[in-house]
Amino acid sequence: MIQQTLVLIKPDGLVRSLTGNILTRLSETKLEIVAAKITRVSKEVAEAQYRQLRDKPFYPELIQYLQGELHDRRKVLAMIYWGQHAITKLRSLAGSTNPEEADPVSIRGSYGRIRTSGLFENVIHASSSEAEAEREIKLWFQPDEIIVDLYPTQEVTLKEVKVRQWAP
Ligand code: IDP
Ligand code: MG
Repeated sequence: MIQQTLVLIKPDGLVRSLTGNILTRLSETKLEIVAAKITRVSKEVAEAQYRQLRDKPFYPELIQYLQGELHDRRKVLAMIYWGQHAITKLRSLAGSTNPEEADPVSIRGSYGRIRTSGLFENVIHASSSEAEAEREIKLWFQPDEIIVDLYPTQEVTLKEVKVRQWAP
């Protein structure tokens, strides 16, 4: 079963220089990276990413966390991994949500921590189902940023769109 999944290296992963290490761990899966970018995280995207948790007491801090405000590093590395059983493979390498309960050899078990506030600072995000992957991939990426066709697209003609270009 070929699947795609959204992976985020969260701001704590970036600030602690774990990117290379995590990418090496993920390369064991033999999955393909079909999109990747360093991106700032708007409040809107952070809130949409975690909308199912909006009633939790830790939600406001979770939004600040994803935006990088707790680590003074306002960006994440967003990627799409694609291939056989991508969702389960990534979730298993990432480990349980609570880093104290995660398998110690998993990424979250190795590098995650619980803040004094109680928020799980767990270094990496990976989609947990096909439906969640689709919603999240469409939230973080536009079709032309992905080198394979994952979901149906449509062509639209836009009029008078302002874009920023390199100055001559
Ligand atoms: P997941 O990241 O393993 O899919 P979710 O339940 O989707 O877990 O939660 C999203 C994120 O919210 C987690 O990765 C973690 O940073 C934070 N979080 C989830 N549950 C708790 C909790 O009970 N206490 C503190 N933080 C939590
Ligand atoms: Mg989740």
